[in-house]
Amino acid sequence: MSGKFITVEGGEGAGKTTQLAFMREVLERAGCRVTSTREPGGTALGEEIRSLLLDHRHDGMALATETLLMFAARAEHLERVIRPALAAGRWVLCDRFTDATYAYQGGGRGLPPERIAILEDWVQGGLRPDLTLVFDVPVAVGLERAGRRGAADRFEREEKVFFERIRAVYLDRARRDPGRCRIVNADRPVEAVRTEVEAILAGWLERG
Ligand code: T5A
Repeated sequence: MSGKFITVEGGEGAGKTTQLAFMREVLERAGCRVTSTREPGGTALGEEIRSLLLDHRHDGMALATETLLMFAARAEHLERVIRPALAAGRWVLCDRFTDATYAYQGGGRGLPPERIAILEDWVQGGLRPDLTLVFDVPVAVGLERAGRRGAADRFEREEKVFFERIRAVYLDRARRDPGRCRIVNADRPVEAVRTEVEAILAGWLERG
């Protein structure tokens, strides 16, 4: 089977990173060669852009700047990591991708989705994820989990209502695109979430 592009999405502390490591194991057991990566980041330049984006010294960054930096990191990531891996037949597992821009910059900050769609078409051409798992958790639960990890980054310092808007956009996008997206209830113990993730991947691999 040729490589596929799988993304994981969700609000803060939804458990994406935890489950992504498990997804890698499941795919490798099925014989897939896997590249795991993340956004913003995934390349040397992208990780530098990530540091700028998450640094609270840049609170008040213009929304256009924030959005363009997300896509600048993404352009680099696509060029140097994602497209080469897919071309080599590898599976790409990516912790956040463009749905996050629709959710955070669109839903959270109010950027019209049409603007994001222009950048998406420009930077990605026709490339879209083959499968997206949206880990859904109540905002308070996710923030509490994320808070246990240490100092809040520039996004984690936002108000609760910002994250409620993000959650709503993720759920709306997932429901409108059921061929690509699966919503996973992440407000359960890690093991229960894993079981569902494994079942989704198994069913999806079976379909080819
Ligand atoms: N961003 C990103 C944008 O605004 N626009 C964009 O286009 C993109 C790509 C960085 C930020 O950038 C923004 C969104 C983000 O604010 P990130 O590093 O992916 O992106 O940010 P986070 O969401 O902050 O990543 P987190 O690491 O917080 O969340 P995860 O990955 O969802 O959660 P995880 O797995 O690290 O787990 C967090 C904690 O919860 C525990 C874990 O052990 C860990 O301690 N946990 C659970 N506890 C109980 N039950 C479960 N089921 C649990 N699963 C995990």
